[in-house]
Amino acid sequence: MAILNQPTQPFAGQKPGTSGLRKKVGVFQQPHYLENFVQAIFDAVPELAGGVLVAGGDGRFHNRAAIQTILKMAAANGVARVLVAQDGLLSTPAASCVIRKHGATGGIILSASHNPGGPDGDFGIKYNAANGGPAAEKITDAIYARTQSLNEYRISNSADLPLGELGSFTLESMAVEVIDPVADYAELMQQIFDFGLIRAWFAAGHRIHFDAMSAISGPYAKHILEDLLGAAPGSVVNAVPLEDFGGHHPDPNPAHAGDLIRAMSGPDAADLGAASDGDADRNMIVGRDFLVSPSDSLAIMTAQAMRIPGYRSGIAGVARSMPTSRAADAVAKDLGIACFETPTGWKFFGNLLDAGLATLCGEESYGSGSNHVREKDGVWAVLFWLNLLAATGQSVEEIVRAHWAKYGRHYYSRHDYEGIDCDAANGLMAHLRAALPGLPGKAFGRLVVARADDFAYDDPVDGSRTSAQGVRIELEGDSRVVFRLSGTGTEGATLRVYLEAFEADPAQHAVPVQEKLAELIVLAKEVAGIAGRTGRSEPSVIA
Ligand code: VG1
Ligand code: CO
Repeated sequence: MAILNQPTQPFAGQKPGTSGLRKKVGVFQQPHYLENFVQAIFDAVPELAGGVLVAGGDGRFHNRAAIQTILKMAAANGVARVLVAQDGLLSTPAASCVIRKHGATGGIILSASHNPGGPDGDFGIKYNAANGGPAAEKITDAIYARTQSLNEYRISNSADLPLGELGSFTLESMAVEVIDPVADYAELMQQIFDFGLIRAWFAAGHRIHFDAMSAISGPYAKHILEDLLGAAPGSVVNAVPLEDFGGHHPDPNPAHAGDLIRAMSGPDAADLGAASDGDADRNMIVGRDFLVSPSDSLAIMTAQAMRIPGYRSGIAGVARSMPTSRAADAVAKDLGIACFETPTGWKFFGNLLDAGLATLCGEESYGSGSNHVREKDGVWAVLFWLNLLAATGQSVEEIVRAHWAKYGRHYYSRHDYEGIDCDAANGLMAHLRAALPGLPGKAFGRLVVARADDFAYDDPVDGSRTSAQGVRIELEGDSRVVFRLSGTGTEGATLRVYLEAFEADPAQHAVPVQEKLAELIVLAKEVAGIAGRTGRSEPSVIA
């Protein structure tokens, strides 16, 4: 075995987006492409030399090859000890759990999350810091800067390590431990939720239908729900992680989780339906013939946190990404706790969680989580809802309708225009930004603009400012449209249009979502000139 200094040249475009670097598999398979980015991590985070690194990924195509490269480079860069997940399979929330539990210096997570996988799909990589959370922008900026200047990387020429069995090895002078992350994660869940109560609820005949979408949540969900909590065998479907997710799009939302929605339809459906995404950090909650909006889910968790053992002593505050509906704000106001509004992406919650300012966090994109780790957490959210159902004896729909009756309903939808021309997308955003000063007071049909701005966030903990995070147009009467471009896609640009309308009157809560938002949808198309600028008259995904 020897350590090689391999000459290389920078690749353009290795700038991490909303959540790490995501590109087509073919891009990552180019010689030196992955290696350059990994070397940039080691160079930007010098404490990894002599430190402890956690490594694993969501199991998508290229995970197997990439994990070996990372181990060989970690050894060559002086990492003292690596905790690598068995077979290299590690969900994003479990990575966060393992980093925290073992006091690691940081972790490298291989995932493109909800993006499709397989040889023609997407691959991704990101660095998480010692708090278990996605590296702050300061670090991702430093990693990117390094990718643009490096001219060699260090790698061991050893043979591949066997990762199929738990055990310990040495690679150069680095200790390698192959660990079972499911055990660490399940232990943490038992500290938060009332497993006895949920077990009794299942024993009384209640049922869950969990669709793991052939992704990494499968082993976690199956072990916790079926083995530990006694849910009927087969409650977790598509439980075996596949390299191409069975050809499906592992994105739990109404557009891609049709099987779950069909399974949850009719009087014989399970009490709770749920799905998770490619790396198990997202969750979709479904009742019998009833979809729960992620924004509502966060508000309901906040309102009901006292029913969950892990949060019984109270929650400090709640945080939501800016485009997420303001349903959580109403609850925070009622409870007298703080509500924070952050840019899109989980990395912005890290400081609030570390400082004890927020306990629960959520995003409209089917993500929620708490201070138990520093990532959003799909299985955690499902257990939260299970614990709620067991504690209240109510159905999903009853819980949500009672919440709306008390706080009003924040009707919500996201319209995505995927794969549009990048210049057209940037032009559309520039046009919106230029139009901002003239918008207040302007009428669109019956809707009148009250305020309009481009969201900027001042982190209350470290004082950093992040600007240009999305154009917000607030209408009189508490409705809102937000526009931003996706930072996770790999083809062209994706315009996201977030629509929200508040309705206090319970007699109006049966109106279908798209109908309630119809006037806002017209306004959004008009104010941004979507059809003219993108050539699309309708969104490609409605979530
Ligand atoms: C999307 C979501 C965002 C989420 C991010 C990562 O980002 O909108 O809320 O944090 O994905 O989630 P964007 O920039 O495409 O809108 V995951 O589960 O892909 O790590
Ligand atoms: Co994800």
